[in-house]
Amino acid sequence: MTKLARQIASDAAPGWRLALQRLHLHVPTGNFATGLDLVDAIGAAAEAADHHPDIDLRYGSVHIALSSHDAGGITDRDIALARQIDDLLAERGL
Ligand code: H2B
Repeated sequence: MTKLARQIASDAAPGWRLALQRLHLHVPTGNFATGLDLVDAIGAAAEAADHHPDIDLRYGSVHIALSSHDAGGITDRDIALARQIDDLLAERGL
């Protein structure tokens, strides 16, 4: 990914961290049930978009990583899903 592409990706999805060709977001949830509900909602959005993040559900946090496997990096589909995930977080006050 070029420096320009990196800039565009991080501007388009503020709050998300760019590393190893993926967009990452670490979300503290405080307990397992809140994280599980978030993962469930992200899963539904991912299925609807036919685009799937890697998700690490822990007792007190959820870590999300987005990339397009077929493209080997970040595409518009990742940025669109990042924005949808941001909306799900805002709805939940996370
Ligand atoms: N998710 C992600 N993150 N990257 C992909 O390249 C991808 C996907 N490909 N979900 C999709 C499914 C592909 O397998 C289907 C056929 O569109």
